[in-house]
Amino acid sequence: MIKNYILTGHGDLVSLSPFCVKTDIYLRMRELPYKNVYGDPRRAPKGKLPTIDDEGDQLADSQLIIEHLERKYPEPLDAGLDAKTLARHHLLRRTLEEGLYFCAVYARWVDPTAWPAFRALILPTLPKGIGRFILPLIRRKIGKDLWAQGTGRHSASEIYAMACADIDAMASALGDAPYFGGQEPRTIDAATFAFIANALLVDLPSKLADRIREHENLVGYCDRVHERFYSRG
Ligand SMILES: N[C@@H](CCC(=O)N[C@@H](CS)C(=O)NCC(=O)O)C(=O)O
Repeated sequence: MIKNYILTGHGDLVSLSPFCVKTDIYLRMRELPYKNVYGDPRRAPKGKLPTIDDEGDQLADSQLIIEHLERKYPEPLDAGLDAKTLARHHLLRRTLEEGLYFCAVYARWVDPTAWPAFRALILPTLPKGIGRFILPLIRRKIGKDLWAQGTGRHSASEIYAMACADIDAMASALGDAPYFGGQEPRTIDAATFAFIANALLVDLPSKLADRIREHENLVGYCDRVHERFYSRG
């Protein structure tokens, strides 16, 4: 049984981390036997979640995990895809994980207009008694990390414009196909669902969710994937 170590979730969303939703939805798509374990990133081998334990194989990083599972188990999701299609999927995924992700972190943790609602959501998930004290420290560290990464140096309107451009590009890439991978889900759909669901399936005021809702195809996609892979619990 694979153990998928992830960060805490909320409501219909298995994890508030898109990278953790990504490994969860991938495991569901593959119908591999697994269980989620809510973990602490400080104890993870690379200091971040998700990680997995696959019968003694420890892997950290959602993409390295998926590549391992694609190699190890029969009928990988990306079987038969040509190099050009794989390259397009790679570029889209990197846009989400290396661009949109940092805007999404800003939108939850740093934007002063959005922070009170996210604070109210995240506080009950932290250890009782000390949550109130450690939350400002976590927020300060995330602000510093965003500054070091670069996104934190932009104004709010610049960050949201960049996020909206990524979301619009995602909507164009999907077009009227049922999945980003075409007629059936491929590994790219683990990443795209993870990011869309992390905006739409959390009851928080969010400029990213507002922009996604302007694209009927992205909303329909989120519903379709959620219904197909999460309706059995
Ligand atoms: N490239 C990594 C990114 C994972 C990541 O950034 N995880 C975040 C949650 S979204 C984390 O564990 N952060 C904890 C920390 O930085 O202390 C992946 O694909 O798994």
